Amino acid sequence: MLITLSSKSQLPYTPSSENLKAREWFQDAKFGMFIHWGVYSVLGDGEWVMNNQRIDKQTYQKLPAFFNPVSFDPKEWVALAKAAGMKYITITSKHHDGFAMWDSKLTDWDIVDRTPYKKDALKMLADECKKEGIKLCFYHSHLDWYQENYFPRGNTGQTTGRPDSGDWYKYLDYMDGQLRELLTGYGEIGAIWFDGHWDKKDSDWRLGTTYNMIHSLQPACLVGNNHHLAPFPGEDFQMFEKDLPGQKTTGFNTEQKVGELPFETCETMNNSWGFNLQDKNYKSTKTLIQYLVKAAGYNSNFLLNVGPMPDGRIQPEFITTLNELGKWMEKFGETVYGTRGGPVTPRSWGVTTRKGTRVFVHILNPEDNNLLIPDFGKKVKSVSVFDTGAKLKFKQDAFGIAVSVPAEILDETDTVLVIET
Ligand code: FHN
Repeated sequence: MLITLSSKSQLPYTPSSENLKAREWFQDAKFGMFIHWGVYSVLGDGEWVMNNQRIDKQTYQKLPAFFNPVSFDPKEWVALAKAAGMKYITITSKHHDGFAMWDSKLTDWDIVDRTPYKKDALKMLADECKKEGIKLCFYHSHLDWYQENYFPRGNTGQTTGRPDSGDWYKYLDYMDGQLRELLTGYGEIGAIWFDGHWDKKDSDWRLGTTYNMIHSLQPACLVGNNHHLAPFPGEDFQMFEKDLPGQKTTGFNTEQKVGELPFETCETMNNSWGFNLQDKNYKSTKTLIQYLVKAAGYNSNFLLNVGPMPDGRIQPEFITTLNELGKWMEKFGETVYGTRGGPVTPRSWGVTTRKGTRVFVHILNPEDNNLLIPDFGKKVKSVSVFDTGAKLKFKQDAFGIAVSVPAEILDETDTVLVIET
């Protein structure tokens, strides 16, 4: 009899103490770099190019020969992440095209066996991250447009020319085997960030087995899954794609429920995840800082994406913005790192974060010279401007705190006040 252990996903999950500690670290870290990089970058048309251009497997297999990222320098990537104020990196180990960006022993559909580059990019990055104290996490696609055993197929990847047969549980064994490689050969892994479950969400994904394996290999490794639903047992954080927790602006997450786990929201710097030559819709530094601050106000991390070019470099437009973000974080990071959201829920004018006895008020969209902050049950000792220390006049009563915010202190991006309680 075939026992799939799928029922394990229904078992209650008790995270280990290492895992709980890692969740705290994660929430304190607040800001990470997302990296979508694979052979698709050669075509400069995003990571969905195989599906979108209806490229069959035979044809797609020509791509790795053009992928020779001789300018890939993990030192530069990690230094850039650090300069931007990011504390972890989440890189695509495998995206939906199934191509492994490490030297997998379970397939030759990988960077070492198929590209002229022949080097294990993930190992190079893992070594540099370790040296520089940046946590490395892997984005890993459940969905696979290349493997024949990914069958019955889901909603996507119908035109990649695979036979109409395959052994689903063999595919899951393969996926678990690849994850085992990543969790045993690349040092401490901060998180596995799953994606693609939505392609066939009613299938038996045997998530319980996979999650148990991850936690037994590395108890502190956080498991997150971008399935756009409520968290499943065995998950350690919940992600929201291009949306703040609870918001439903993208259409992916209409069924998503906000759970109790640490949160993360991810966003692109233009409109693409993988390198897209023609996408010039660059978000401004202000927009991205405000997104980061809002995320913190919603008690969420922010994972900001770059899609490196096929030669291994990150495009200059992204570098400029990331450095600007880093400058802002140097000055205001204290009001973001190590904080938790609230105590006042997000408002039309901005958000609040808190740390110890201090509440940081982030005015992102000034509405009035008198800021009315609803009561949050603490006696206020003082209100001051974060960067200058200047004290502001305020009045506290049963309804809340009214703070006088002179026009001259307003900052276009974020005016940060500190409430001492
Ligand atoms: O299909 C992917 C997409 O390519 C990208 O990886 C994003 C990142 O959140 N997630 C999926 C769509 O939900």
